[in-house]
Amino acid sequence: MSKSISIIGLGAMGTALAKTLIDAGDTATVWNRTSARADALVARGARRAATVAEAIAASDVLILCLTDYAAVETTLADVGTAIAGKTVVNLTNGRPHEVRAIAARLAGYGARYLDGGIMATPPMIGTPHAFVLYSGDRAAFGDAGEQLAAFGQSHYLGEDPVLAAVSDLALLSAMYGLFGGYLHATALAGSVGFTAKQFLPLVEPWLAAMMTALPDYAERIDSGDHSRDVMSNLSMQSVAITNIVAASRSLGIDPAFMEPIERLAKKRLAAGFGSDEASGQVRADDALQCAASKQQADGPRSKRRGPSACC
Ligand code: FVH
Repeated sequence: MSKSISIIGLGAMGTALAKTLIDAGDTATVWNRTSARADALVARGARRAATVAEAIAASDVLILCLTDYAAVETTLADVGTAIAGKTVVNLTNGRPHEVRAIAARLAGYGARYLDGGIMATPPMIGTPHAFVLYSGDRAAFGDAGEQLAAFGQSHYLGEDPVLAAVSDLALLSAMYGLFGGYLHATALAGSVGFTAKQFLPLVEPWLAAMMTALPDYAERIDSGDHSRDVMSNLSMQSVAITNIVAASRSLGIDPAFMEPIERLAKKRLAAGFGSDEASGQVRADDALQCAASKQQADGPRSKRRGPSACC
């Protein structure tokens, strides 16, 4: 059955979301600050809203996909109680305090709020490779779930709206670390004559093989025990890390990506953990967590240490 849905924000991602909904047979109403970006979608069957208020009035489910929360705040600045009873699905990348602020404001107007993190690029939307994280109003997720399923796999993480945003940032951290490492590796290999394409048959299987270490790392992180059955101790690894930084400099390659990794390893070595695995290097810092919680908690805290443990 055709359902009505409004999409606010028609950048690369908002356009992909809107196309997918139209192709799935939904009645899509679209709004974008720069109206011309809606033209192709209107030609495909979407209805153009002249204002944000019109987009809100058109549907019970509203999807927001904008650059950042400043844009979300600007776009929803004047909505007021016109948004009462609507389900707002905000798929904009943001920080925990931003999520809490908009969720509280919209709840104050009587809207149901779901925050989301899209784990896909625009061409992946609507394919089995895409997945989207959601958290917030459980009943709203239940009601809109069928429409949202058009984007890819949906993962509902719980009632706290910040769960999706923080998990999104966590997954993006893993991606940026991987891509940064790949770019540095490719520059190093390039310095001795390999093109990026020639280097692929070495780097791809290497990264795939290293992924298999993650379950063991996860067990060590959860138990806090980084010293059992050590195979690749940090002292040994820090020699390689320092060699990477020094060799990069001597080859004229900016070591900026690897320098913080070297710093972290040295810090952990200095703290006496050289014979541990490297899995203990990045941990929630008690002092930082304490400061954050004093300045108004910015998201869910570690289950192992609540605010009272440090403050
Ligand atoms: N594209 C991607 O690969 C990623 C994949 C994972 C999820 N992200 C997130 O999706 C959000 C939007 O990203 P996007 O790719 O659509 O971004 P752009 O193509 O740059 O479009 C930006 C849209 O935001 C509108 N906008 C910006 N500022 C304002 C404002 N002050 N008021 C109203 N609208 C604003 C912009 O409008 P216009 O410039 O066309 O008028 C675009 O619609 C993002 O959170 C990613 O992290 C995408």
